[in-house]
Amino acid sequence: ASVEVLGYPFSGGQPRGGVDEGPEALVKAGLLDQLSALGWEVKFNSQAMNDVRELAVQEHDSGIGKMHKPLAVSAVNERVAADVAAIQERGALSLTLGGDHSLGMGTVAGTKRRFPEAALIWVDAHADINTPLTTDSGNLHGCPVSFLLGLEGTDVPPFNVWLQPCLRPEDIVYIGLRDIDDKEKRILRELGIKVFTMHDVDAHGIGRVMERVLAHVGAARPIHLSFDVDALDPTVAPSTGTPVRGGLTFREGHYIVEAIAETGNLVAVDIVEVNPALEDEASAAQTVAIGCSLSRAALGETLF
Ligand code: DIR
Ligand code: MN
Ligand code: MN
Ligand code: MN
Repeated sequence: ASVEVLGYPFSGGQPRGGVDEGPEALVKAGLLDQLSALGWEVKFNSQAMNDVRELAVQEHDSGIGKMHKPLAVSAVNERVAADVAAIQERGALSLTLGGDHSLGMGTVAGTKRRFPEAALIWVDAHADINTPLTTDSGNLHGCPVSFLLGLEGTDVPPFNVWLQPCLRPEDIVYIGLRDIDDKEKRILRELGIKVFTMHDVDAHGIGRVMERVLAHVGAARPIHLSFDVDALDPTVAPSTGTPVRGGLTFREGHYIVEAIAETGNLVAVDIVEVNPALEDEASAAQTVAIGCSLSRAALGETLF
């Protein structure tokens, strides 16, 4: 089987520098060789990496409404969507390394072009479902899901030139949430979106949570997994831009990915918000190592 890896050195969806160094750090840590060792044919798209560095630099991008850097986020994600869709067309698995989670706008849009029926499993401390109208921070890494759903306020330039609503509320399942804005809670409730917070993981254990996640998704649907490493507890993955205490353990995080990989339905994976510039060197190395091990788990690495 074949996996194509996309590394996007992009930080424009949030204010902290260094998350753009995530993909290179993951590759330098040996990720591509590790994936080959699992028996995959591995391709890395270095052209996409360089192109996105340029697309991330947009003049006159100080903001539209409350949104910060909309031109950069839109231009980058238009390209991301095309890259991911092309990989899916070739029948390969796409593995996207971020970069901040605004990239989820492009990756999911790309998957949905090839697989309109795909389900989205979003593993995160946050819901990332603010709209340009509800966002308090203006950071677009807190908004990708609302654009995919086409919520009120998202049908705006420059995004609506290339991005059409492509996701239905019933397509999404969240795992790991624990820092949801009030206006996001209202959106999630109104749309009836399936959410497994850390409270649910505590109450039922990750095994039963994953049974319910996969029951909601259904047996025969392509799955897009978007994994924000801040879903993990900050003691587990410290080097990330918006850490929130009370997160997933090392094993809970990996179990989620292993259980999804076991379905055989995984078509796209995002590993985002690894920021090697935050915290000390050991923390950065630990967070990068987890980005690698989550990627391996997604590609079928098992404990035995
Ligand atoms: C917050 C935080 N809901 C926002 N979101 C984060 O800025 O919209 N997402 N940190 O990863
Ligand atoms: Mn996120
Ligand atoms: Mn997050
Ligand atoms: Mn409960």
